[in-house]
Amino acid sequence: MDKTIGLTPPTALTIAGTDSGGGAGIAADLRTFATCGVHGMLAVCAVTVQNTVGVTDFHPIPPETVAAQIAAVAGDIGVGAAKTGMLASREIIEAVAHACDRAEIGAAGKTPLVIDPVAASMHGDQLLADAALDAFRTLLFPRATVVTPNLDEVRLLVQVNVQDRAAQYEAARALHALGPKYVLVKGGHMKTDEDCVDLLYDGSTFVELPGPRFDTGNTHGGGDTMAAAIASALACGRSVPDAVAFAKRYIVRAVQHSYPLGAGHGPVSQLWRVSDQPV
Ligand code: PXL
Repeated sequence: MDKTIGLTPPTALTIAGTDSGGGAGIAADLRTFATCGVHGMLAVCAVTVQNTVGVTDFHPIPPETVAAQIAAVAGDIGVGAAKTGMLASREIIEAVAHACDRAEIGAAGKTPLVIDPVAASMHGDQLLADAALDAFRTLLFPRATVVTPNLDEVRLLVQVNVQDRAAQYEAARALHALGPKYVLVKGGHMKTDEDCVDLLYDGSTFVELPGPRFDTGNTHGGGDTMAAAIASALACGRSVPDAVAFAKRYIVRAVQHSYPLGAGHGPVSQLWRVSDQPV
């Protein structure tokens, strides 16, 4: 009998929602992990009913089941890095915060935690209960290694309406005051800017990460993919600035390779990192 040759890869956990269209959420996260050579694990928080046109319904998973998924993989496999996406409700956020503490994920422990504060889909469909915003601020931001809001999420979280670079800096300061180690204010939604400039801030130093802007509506899952790429690099032992720079290069290629699908918005493609050999 032949011996197997597998070496255990780094591991990462996504705590997020499903997208029946396969573009965003857990599907995007797992493809990102896989193309980064990382074994992906998942704690499902919500099941959405959606396609490329929009989200028509979602069902939150019981908070204790979310917490149990995190505990199950942390206690057996081990988590190299974790990220959160669609968390749906205040009760789920509370369960995630406590499960992460018990698993030593986030500020209280050794495992880096990326918080992508998903509030709505790119169609504007709500993915988070209004009452849950405060739980993001008070329970998850203080535990985060890095938070990755887009400009719509910045407006909801710290009431800063970012329309120029100065306001992007102001938003980074306001978000950092909520307790995360690093803040990444993504500039993609600032349509007046020729480039997409993301801003990384650790409380003392600002780093601007410029990237090209592509003329496409096919950016579904882009935020999820960027946060998952950061988590992948952290799982591989990179520092936060290195992980974010890697993720910026990753998302630029993913948007460049985005593709049309259905009648609405197509997804960014993680498959740029896979060789183009036919099956
Ligand atoms: O891209 C944000 C996002 C995250 N998670 C799920 C989603 C979406 C956007 O539609 O459906 C499950």
